[in-house]
Amino acid sequence: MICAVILLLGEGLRNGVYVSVENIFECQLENEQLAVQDGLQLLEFAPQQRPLLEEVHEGLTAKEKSLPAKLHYDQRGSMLFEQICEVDEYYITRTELALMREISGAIGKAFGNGCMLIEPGSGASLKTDLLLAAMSDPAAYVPVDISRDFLLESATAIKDRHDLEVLPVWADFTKEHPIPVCEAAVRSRAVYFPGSTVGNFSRTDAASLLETFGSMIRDQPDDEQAGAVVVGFDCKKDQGRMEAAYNDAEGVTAEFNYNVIDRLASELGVALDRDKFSFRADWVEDEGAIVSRLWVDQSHTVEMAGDVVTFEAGEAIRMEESHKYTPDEFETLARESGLGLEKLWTDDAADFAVACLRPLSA
Ligand code: AVI
Repeated sequence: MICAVILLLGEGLRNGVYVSVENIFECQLENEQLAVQDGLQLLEFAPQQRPLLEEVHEGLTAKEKSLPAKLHYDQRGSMLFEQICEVDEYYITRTELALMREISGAIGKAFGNGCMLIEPGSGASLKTDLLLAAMSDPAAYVPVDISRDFLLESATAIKDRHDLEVLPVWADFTKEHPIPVCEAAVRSRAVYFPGSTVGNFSRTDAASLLETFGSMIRDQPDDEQAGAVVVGFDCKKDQGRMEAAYNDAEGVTAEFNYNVIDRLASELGVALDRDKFSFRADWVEDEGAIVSRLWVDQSHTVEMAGDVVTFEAGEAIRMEESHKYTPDEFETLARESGLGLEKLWTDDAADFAVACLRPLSA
């Protein structure tokens, strides 16, 4: 079997080194490595990460306190997120899934034959299954994730369910990263970014993320067809419904946020006490986003990274932002990122939308 690596590095595309994984178990390419694990060919583009304590300290000593939203997703947090997807008030997951059941055939058709499907933040979700099943003779599935364990788990799950080459990439999907070369001939590449995850990025970061996705499908061999970027996003709607989705009556979303406080104590020795905070998520019109915060109930101090940090009663820690877009706003965002809207699907109530974007010609 021949494997190769294509590097997407800003200016465009260059071929990497070719190796035979039958003979070589691992090979080193500058700052990346090709390994074989659990029967999968894993491309490791070791994500550069700042020490977490440094990031947490910076966020909690800023004028407006905040914590990195990625802290939500440890094992317990991921389990809580799955529970959130089931609560009555959180319409997003079930609406998107129902929509994907209706439109995956049309998306598969838009991708054409021999398409390589790249999924940043690999989900191994039902939505991915629907899309892969709807694609005609897909060339390969390429999940990309910063969590190596989660990536291998979801790549294995997809491999078990589909007769398809699965080529996971361990990388930070928000940055340029290599795209593996698969055995089958690739006629086009498509990026699938479902779940309204785009909403968890600020508008500026969402624009650069779409630009990065665009570069993945634009910089492809001459003989391939035009690629596509398919993004699921949550639409602006009645404020009460948006707020209820993040303030569920069972308190699962609150627990999802308190879990971050518990992690700081157990993993980083930052002894924050969840009982001194109250959770609330609010619609912030200026930002076009639901902002989730933990409000300080009683003033207190906490030691952290050799520093003493004060938490004043009435101030808040910003935990997460969930941006919502009208179809027009999303089209404008895409255009600013060099992508044009080819097709937009929504459910009947226009609660959720899936956009198929194509590169705008220069
Ligand atoms: C993953 N992401 C799209 C979810 C959202 O709606 O922003 C995360 C979430 N946070 C609380 N509830 C759901």
